[in-house]
Amino acid sequence: MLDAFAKVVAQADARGEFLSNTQIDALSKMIVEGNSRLDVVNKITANASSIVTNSARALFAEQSQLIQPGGNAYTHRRMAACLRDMEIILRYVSYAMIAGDSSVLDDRCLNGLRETYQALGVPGSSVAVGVQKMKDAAVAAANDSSGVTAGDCSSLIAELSGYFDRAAAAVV
Ligand code: PEB
Repeated sequence: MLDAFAKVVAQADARGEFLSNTQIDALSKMIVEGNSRLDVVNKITANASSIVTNSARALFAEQSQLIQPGGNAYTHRRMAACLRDMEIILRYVSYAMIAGDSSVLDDRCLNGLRETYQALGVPGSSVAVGVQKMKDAAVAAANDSSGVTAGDCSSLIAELSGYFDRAAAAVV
């Protein structure tokens, strides 16, 4: 598990070189926008429960076969597993966001997830739709400027979207 700083150090050390100017500039940018990054993570964390439930509700409205007899979210046990999975994915996206690096998401959540769903008979494409809905909800929460200092956070939003896209791509 790496954060943006540890990753740059690992890359430089693998080549036996000092940090490049490009690497230092990227880390410098990360420090400058550090408070905004914390705001983004805080917005997601504070709204995690509604992000998960609203996204799941929207998924089931679109794909009602999931909650009908024989569906993958039919019975309370499967419904609970589905909501829990969505929450786990959102939690790891929030970890990647605070770290500024996807490795925690990749290594601890997405690695082997497609195969797990295949083995369970859970439709990965439906999970991916749920993840995309969480992306939209999380981006909306992160863009909500109430209680935070307003500013341009487009690159942080793009980064955040990228982690959700990565999660969605990992399960189809
Ligand atoms: C991944 N999900 C399930 C299981 C595992 C995961 C390992 C099997 C064990 C269990 O049931 O607990 N666990 C989960 C995860 C990590 C982890 C992401 C990362 C660290 O450790 N059903 C649907 C939707 C979808 C869904 C499409 C969006 O209709 C999910 C939610 N996951 C779902 C369901 C099950 C499951 C298990 C229904 C139960 C499947 C079953 O037992 O029939």
